Amino acid sequence: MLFDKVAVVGLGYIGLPTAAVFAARKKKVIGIDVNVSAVNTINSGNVHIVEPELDIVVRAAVEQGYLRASTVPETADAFLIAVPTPFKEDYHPDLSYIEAASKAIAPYLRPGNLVILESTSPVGATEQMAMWLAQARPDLTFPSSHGQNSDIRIAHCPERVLPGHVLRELISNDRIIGGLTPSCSEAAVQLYKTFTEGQCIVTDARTAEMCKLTENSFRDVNIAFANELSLICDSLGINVWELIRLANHHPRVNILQPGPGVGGHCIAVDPWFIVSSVPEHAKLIRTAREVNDHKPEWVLQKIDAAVGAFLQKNPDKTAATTSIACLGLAFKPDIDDLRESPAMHIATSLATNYPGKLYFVEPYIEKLPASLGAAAKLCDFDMALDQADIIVLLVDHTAFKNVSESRLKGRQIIDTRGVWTS
Ligand code: SAJ
Repeated sequence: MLFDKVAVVGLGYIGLPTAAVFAARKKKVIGIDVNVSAVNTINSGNVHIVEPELDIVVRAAVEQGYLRASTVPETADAFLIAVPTPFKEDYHPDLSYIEAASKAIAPYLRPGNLVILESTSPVGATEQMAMWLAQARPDLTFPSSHGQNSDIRIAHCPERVLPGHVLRELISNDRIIGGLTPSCSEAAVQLYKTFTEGQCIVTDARTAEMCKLTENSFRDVNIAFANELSLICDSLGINVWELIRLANHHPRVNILQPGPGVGGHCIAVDPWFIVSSVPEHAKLIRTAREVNDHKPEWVLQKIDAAVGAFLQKNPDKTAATTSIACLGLAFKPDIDDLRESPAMHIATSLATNYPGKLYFVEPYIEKLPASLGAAAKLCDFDMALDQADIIVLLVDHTAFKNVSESRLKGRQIIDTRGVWTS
């Protein structure tokens, strides 16, 4: 099967790098997105997201004519869907973006096409996507009715790349490929072999869906363990960072790091897809989510206590004249992504409730999000260190690591990442 032209639907953190990597292998790539401004940015050879080296690869792909973006789909040999799969208020998965993408590409499908769902999805979503496509195109045959010989091949191939290392991991990670039939998987392997240096491991679609959810739930449960330890150690007066370092000297122990909570659009979301499908059995997975979701509230309580301690030492001050610096807003170090960020949750709560002055430091953004209020100002690290009475380190950005002890001396410090207190 030849894949000369690939359509990538959804030009976000996964779709755009994937489109760029196909284009770098000299495939003709059409990137489709409903966001007109993102489409225009890409067509001018620029990027609308921050990911190391992505700008260089996208610029080269656009300049050489291999990558184009559009709001309107067109025919292609393979279609890759990389749209968001958030959850709804009741923690049930919201497949509306997949549905919209399926309906958008359906009119352009031709016999022999391969459609891949890359978005992290609950078990059964690939079959559901196939159903939407089949309903829109009764003139074509699909695996559900025609098995191995269907006109359209369909597979789930979950993305597994780590934000901040996307281009490297896209090439080097192994891929799990779950076709609706073996011939669907075979076609998908061929497509991914265009750029993947890792193994392409074949399974069925439901196992591939569950595999991705399992990977992120594994990490969530392990981070929850570290976060729970941090609360226990705080109550017992033990330095959790030292404790974890010591425990990790055991040859079979490898505890992750506590933080202000778990953020991002993956680990804080995907475990709920397992919980919502089999709630009676997903007890540990649900509890881990709850432990991690509770952590920002606990940090807010610690901030409250720090303000109280500061006021006791400085009776001439009030909360209104006591300033707090929040260092970092991103959901993890050295990236600009504020989505589902526990640091943002904490900052927003302070912006809404705290009467004193707040300094927000986030070296990776140029403008504060509106949720922090019109009065909130982005300020630089040095200024925050000089001015704030209470310093709350929320993200372990490299830029925050090298600070002389003398600059922190005498301050109330809440180091949620163990950068200065480990
Ligand atoms: N975190 C901790 N302590 C740790 C490790 C992480 O608090 O020891 C926090 C981070 O600060 C962040 C959150 O967890 O708030 C998630 O960060 P992450 O680096 O663990 O993961 P993501 O969300 O950037 O990417 C994950 C990855 N999945 C796994 O490592 C199993 C990535 O490979 C997936 O492709 C990605 O989710 C995704 O798109 O699903």
